[in-house]
Amino acid sequence: MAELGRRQALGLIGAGAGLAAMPALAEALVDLRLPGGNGARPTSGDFPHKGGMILQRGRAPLLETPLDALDGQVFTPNDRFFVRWHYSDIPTAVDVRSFRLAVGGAVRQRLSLSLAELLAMPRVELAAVNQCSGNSRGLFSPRVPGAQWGNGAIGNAKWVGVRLRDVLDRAGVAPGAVAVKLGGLDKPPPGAPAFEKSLAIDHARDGEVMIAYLMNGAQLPLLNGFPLRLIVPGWYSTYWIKALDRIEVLTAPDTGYWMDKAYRIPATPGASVAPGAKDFPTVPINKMLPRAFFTNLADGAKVMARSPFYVRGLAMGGAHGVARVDLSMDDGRSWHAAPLGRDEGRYGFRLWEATVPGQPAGEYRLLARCTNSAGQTQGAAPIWNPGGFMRNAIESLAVTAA
Ligand SMILES: Nc1nc2c(c(=O)[nH]1)N[C@H]1C(S)=C(S)[C@@H](COP(=O)(O)O)O[C@H]1N2
Ligand SMILES: [Mo]
Repeated sequence: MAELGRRQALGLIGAGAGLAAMPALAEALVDLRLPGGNGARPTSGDFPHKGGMILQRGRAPLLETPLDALDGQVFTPNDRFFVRWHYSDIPTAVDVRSFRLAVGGAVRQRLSLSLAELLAMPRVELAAVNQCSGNSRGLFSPRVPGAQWGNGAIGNAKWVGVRLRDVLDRAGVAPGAVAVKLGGLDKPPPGAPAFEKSLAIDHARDGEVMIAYLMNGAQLPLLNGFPLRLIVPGWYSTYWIKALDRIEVLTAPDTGYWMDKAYRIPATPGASVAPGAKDFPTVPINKMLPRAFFTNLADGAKVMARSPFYVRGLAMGGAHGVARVDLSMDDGRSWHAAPLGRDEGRYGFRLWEATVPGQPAGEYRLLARCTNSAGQTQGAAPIWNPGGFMRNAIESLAVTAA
């Protein structure tokens, strides 16, 4: 890529995209079929660099990816990729000439890196699923507070950027460093804590965590973190700081709100507690779990009786690659392996497909279950925790043959 051309392209987007007048025009309704009801959501195609998205909230934007944008492809198109911001004061333009990434704290030498300097560093490429900790929260029962996402707070992209390790090494991590704190250009309202997250120093330096400037071969949409975002393969996207503009090396654990109070899960197997439980020990949310989704048929689909029908979907292994996807039509008594598509990287999505033999008229329930290469799999019983985090129960698809 010609560096000058690259910078001009960045400049164009940075200058041109006006998010100031954030639209919220409803175009059509989608029913997320949430167990607690109220699953109808408008869709909107009016957000910059975004096509049709499920509108969960306009300000700060929460845009969910519709099922059709996940169907039949491993990489989720940038213009359909979900969006989640905590605070409404988000960057609406970025001046790519004056933008700097600050690296400070316990380092030998503070850095202030321009985009040109970052683009000149060794580049790495990786496919990785970006999934909100609260993806599928709307399916929690009993219901918990927070965005009532269906299954679409998830996407997979090919990310290109630089290793966080290389940036840290350039600054020189000082002895005694224990963590790395990251923040972006979005601003909290007065009195609220900046959205900042931390990684343990060894994790930050593992050579996989990266600072991405390309998403599926293009610059990141502003809403997905232009010009730079952190990629933490296998971990929930709360750590994937968007519009990343500062990195601070810490010599004591981060006790900020977003690590110490928010995004914590029960320190129990499967992050599950009895509904309504409080006052249990917690840990910061961390690695993702395997999941499999149906994408070509929606729950409640009608198929022809006695005719074979085709199902397909996506699977992710979480912090490990997808080893297998199995389907069941008898509530999990027997399972049948579904052929997998090409392996595009162990942190990414994997396609799976199957042809279901023709069935007599009636109602059926298909189950899909992913197992990862570490042997982790999905359970039938849904978990519960008050944050509505880490749902990975086996998905089912109700089908009527008629
Ligand atoms: N700067 C910044 N980065 C952020 C957030 C944020 O509010 N501000 N939200 C995080 C959370 S909780 C999620 S789910 C992902 C969403 O990434 P996306 O909008 O690109 O899909 O961004 C993460 N990075
Ligand atoms: Mo999230």
